[in-house]
Amino acid sequence: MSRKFCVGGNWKMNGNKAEIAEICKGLTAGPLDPNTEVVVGCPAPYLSYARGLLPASVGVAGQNCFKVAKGAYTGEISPAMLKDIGADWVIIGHSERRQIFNESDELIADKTAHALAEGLKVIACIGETLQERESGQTEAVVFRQTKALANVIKDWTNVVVAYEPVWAIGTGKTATPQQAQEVHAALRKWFTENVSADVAASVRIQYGGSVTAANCRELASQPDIDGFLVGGASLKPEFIQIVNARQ
Ligand code: 3PY
Repeated sequence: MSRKFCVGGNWKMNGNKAEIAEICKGLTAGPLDPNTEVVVGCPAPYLSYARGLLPASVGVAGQNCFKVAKGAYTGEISPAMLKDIGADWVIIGHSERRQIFNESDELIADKTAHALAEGLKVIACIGETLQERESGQTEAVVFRQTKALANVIKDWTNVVVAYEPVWAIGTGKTATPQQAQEVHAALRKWFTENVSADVAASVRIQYGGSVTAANCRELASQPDIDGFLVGGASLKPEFIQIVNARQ
């Protein structure tokens, strides 16, 4: 089953109107590989602004949302609100949310279920820490995180899984193409055994963690890597080269 390559930019808490206009100008000029789905994760206050500047072919994602539609949750944003201002995606469970804001597997699963029910597409992030990798727990950790999602997801059509080893985030260290492929293949096997062969064959698994123009091509050539979630480089012109990594 062919899986459309999907590249997300995770701008994190960066940018202002002038900088975002510049990034959107670059993305509009492209050229962007038409065989790649492109999504940018924009800070919430600028989602509507970015949506207005980007071509319709580029999706816009929130970087977080809450697990219910509305109510007394000061500071939170609901999927319905993200949709209302033009977002069609949301990134959930990024390691910065898990580590800095103590988000649990269960909360991430609840947010994912609610975002899907509200009609958003979800980039669901998983990944192990350096300590977990060094103690041989990589598979156990990513399988546990994926199981929490699988407990609540009935239809995986609108879910992209982003495997982002925590030790490769913001450190400049990238997993080697072999290290990344190994985990992606293990995840696909996990899907076969625990969800279904169809989902295993169709679900897109992005790699994230210090992806750059310099390392994207070799990573993109791995059979189970279906795209990237890109941090710092998504704020720079080189993001276009990453989108076009398969050309
Ligand atoms: C990174 O590459 O730093 C990321 O966190 C992508 O989400």
